[in-house]
Amino acid sequence: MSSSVLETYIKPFIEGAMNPSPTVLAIGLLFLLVGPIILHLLYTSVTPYTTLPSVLLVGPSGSGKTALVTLFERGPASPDHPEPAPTHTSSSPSSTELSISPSHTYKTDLDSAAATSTKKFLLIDTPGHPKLRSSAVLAQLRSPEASIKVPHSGEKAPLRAVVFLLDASTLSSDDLLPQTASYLYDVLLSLQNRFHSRKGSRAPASVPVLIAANKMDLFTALPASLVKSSLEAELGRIRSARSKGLLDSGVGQDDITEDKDDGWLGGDGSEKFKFEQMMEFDVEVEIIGGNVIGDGPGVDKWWKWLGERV
Ligand SMILES: Nc1nc2c(ncn2[C@@H]2O[C@H](COP(=O)(O)OP(=O)(O)OP(=O)(O)O)[C@@H](O)[C@H]2O)c(=O)[nH]1
Ligand SMILES: [Mg+2]
Repeated sequence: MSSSVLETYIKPFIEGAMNPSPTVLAIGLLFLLVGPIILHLLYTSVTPYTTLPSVLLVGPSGSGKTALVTLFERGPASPDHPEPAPTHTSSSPSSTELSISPSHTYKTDLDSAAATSTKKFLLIDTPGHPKLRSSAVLAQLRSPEASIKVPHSGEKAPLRAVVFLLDASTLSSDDLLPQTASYLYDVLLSLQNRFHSRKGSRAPASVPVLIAANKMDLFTALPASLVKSSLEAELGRIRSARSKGLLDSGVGQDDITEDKDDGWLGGDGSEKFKFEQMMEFDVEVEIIGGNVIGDGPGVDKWWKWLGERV
């Protein structure tokens, strides 16, 4: 009985499998070739965020980050679309998908978002209040892979740039300059340490920084050149204070220069801090003035800067 089952069913099946007909062969081959493509298409359509380049928006509370994202997303407030100003403090990071093309102003891009020449990217807004800033964000800037976790979806997106937005109208105040500079110091130092944390000889992809000096519509606002020199002076002060702290705590000068993860921002041996010193670590820093609300230079130069980098 069992041998007849073997003769009638199993033997022909094995013979068939060993000598497949051309049709079976063709179907098998087709499946092998097309299968991965179908899987790839399925995967990329389900998780579109993983491939979108992203830009991280940081800066002190009240500098206008959420107002800037809202402007890029919806355009300026008009009688037809009255926008309530986002005056509340952001409590958690959020991401917004935007379309950009290098030669356009943000308004033309907003009107022609469906055009094929535009590139899509994610702008990630973060809370600026010191208690709400996530240390995870700085840790991600420090890691050699230039990627950032997208809020809510949790997926990783390639990080193309960092925008540090500050309020130029209050920068000259005694409290706000040190506070703003110390946040900027941490951001730049994280990016500098990224350069050292590379594995092997391959340098990590560079992440440029735009210091966007906002609120240029207000008459108290410092011009971009003055924002630059005030920040450089303050960053220099923080730098020597922090290294003095290390020396006082018993860490020798030799230890400091050997340990590349120390708190010294910029190149060794330089008396004054200059943003150009960051180029040594492949961190390009540019300062551009603008304003989200009111009359002034507006946001087009920032938009152009982003368009050239995403
Ligand atoms: N005059 C003027 N006010 C602005 C400008 N940009 C933003 N503001 C105002 O600044 C205030 C703070 O703006 P937000 O966008 O909430 O600030 P934020 O950086 O998101 O602050 P956090 O979420 O706390 O980190 C709001 O009242 C805005 O209307 C500008 O260019 N000029
Ligand atoms: Mg906000």
